[in-house]
Amino acid sequence: MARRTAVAWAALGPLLWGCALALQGGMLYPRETPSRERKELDGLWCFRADFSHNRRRGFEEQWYRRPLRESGPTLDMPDFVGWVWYEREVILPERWTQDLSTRVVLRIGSAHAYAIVWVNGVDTLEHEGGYLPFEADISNLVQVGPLSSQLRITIAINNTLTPTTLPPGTIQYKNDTSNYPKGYFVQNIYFDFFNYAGLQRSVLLYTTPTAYIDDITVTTGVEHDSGLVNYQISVKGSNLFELEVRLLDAENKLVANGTGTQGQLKVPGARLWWPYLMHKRPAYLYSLEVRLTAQTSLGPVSDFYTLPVGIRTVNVTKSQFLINGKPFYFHGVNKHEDADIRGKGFDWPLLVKDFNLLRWLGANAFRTSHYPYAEEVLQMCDRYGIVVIDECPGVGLALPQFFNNVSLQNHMRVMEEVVRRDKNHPAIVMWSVANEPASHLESAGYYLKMAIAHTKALDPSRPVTFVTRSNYAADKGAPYVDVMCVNSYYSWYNDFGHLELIQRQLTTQFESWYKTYQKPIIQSEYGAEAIVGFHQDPPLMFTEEYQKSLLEQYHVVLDQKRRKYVVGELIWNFADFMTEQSPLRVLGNKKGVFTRQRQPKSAAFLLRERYWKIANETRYPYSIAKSQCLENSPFI
Ligand code: BDP
Repeated sequence: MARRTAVAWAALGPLLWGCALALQGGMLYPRETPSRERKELDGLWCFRADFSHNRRRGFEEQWYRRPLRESGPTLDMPDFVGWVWYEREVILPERWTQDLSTRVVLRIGSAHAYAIVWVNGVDTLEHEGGYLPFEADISNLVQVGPLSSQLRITIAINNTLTPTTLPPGTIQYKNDTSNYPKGYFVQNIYFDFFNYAGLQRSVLLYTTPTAYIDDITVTTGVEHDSGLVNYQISVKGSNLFELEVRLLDAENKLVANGTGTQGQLKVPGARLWWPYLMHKRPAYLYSLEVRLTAQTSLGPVSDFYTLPVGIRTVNVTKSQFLINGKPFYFHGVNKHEDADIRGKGFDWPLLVKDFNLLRWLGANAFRTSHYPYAEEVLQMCDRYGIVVIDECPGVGLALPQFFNNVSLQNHMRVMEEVVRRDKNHPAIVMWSVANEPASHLESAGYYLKMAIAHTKALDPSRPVTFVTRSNYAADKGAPYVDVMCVNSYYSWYNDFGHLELIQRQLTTQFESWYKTYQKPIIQSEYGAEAIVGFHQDPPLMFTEEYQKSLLEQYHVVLDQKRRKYVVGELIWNFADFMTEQSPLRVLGNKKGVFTRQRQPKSAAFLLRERYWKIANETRYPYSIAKSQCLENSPFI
């Protein structure tokens, strides 16, 4: 269902970019509670791509003013294509339109990359950047009279990437008319995954009372055997209100309570949130119940919101990554939101399958390479104890012109949106502001310094990193990170075919970085392509044997260094995924240890043995048997 923009002829459209830096309000996940309802708009949308010469016909003819079907033919579209128009007609429950103490919010989970939204033809919302939610209060538009329960939502989406978007891209005109038609241009991107466009996550409507809990920020600590839960709550719609806060354990027993917009709850004998395989009861979650009672001009209202809370600490020393004061070793994967047919469209069965496979592997962590994943993914991580390095879409910062002030402001706004959305997930232990930027450039040094400092200011409770592939001696961003995340592809992109060089080169890599920076290191990517079913002995590139042998060589050195200052290894990649066409790719990137259909290659079994072995060496203090962890085969 997800398709790529036909960018060769797409135009930039009415670029209304320019989002303010200071974000207005919170971005709590829209949960159903006794005071809040939600209505998902999943399913088919009416759809039209704008094929006109300048791509602006939709704006010139104001397609948003009438139902799309009245201005021309439409398609049923469960997902998206390029610079396109989506439309959905919705019937609202009568109460939503008649009860003036109800606030109705339209929330878009992700629209890649630039979106303009109309409700009943009224310009309502604009947002730049995919992979992150945005929303608007549409009460004034729906509470206008007895016939108002019918609603038309129109969304125009353009996925053109420019030097100042995140990720950035360029448009290249091919002016040689002997080889290209007049006006022909292509979108260049500088990252290695398919630039799927459009609506990738749910669009939904939800309600709150007119005075409502706008945001909650929770940080946690541990003091002796007590857990500390610090909360801060913002309320909108009334200045006259009371807040009650209750913390319940997993059995729904009240363990602490408080009042007011901020405070600290103390939980004697707290059960901590531990990563998967680090404890016999990992991922322990409390519930923070917040109840608001407020006076409004229409009388008293109450709002109610429940936030899952994991009590845990994160610290970094010169050579260790500590969770709850114990050394944590990341043995996990890098992922993509990617699968056959649905592209990056959110899909529950796929999500459940992936988590079964992660647990089967014995993986305790992943990085959201190279953009923030759906909130439902992070909720699963909280519940299963899968530790997350949350990466923003700062990928493909490859050219010098991408390091400019406009891009930096935009990058910082994106980090604000990431932190605002994700700050309360115990599973997230570190932010990553970029993947493989051209960090040898002076301008990149300043840029990364600012992006990292800004992120730390937004959330002082978590370490911040970016993922580098630059040389240790040349990297201008490395001084600012808390943990070094280093990618390398020895015997794949460098000295390909020469597996015998890996141990020497990897040892040099680790020792050089550590000597220079004295910071813990994560091998944040390594791997090789294998086309499932290709076999060759002795191992040759693209066979399952070569992928396995390359991994084994890396593991020899990782085993030497992980007892010192290497604190993690994340394979590239969990599963094969789609990319742009290129002579270097065979129907996508095949570095997965699972296929795109989630079937195991030989490397998956190798990794499984290794991860379970490491888990049992570093357990605190419990021994975990593989067989106890999964009742069902993950291959179902
Ligand atoms: C790394 C990139 C990743 C690519 C990978 C590869 O971070 O996005 O997919 O290379 O080439 O450098 O497979």
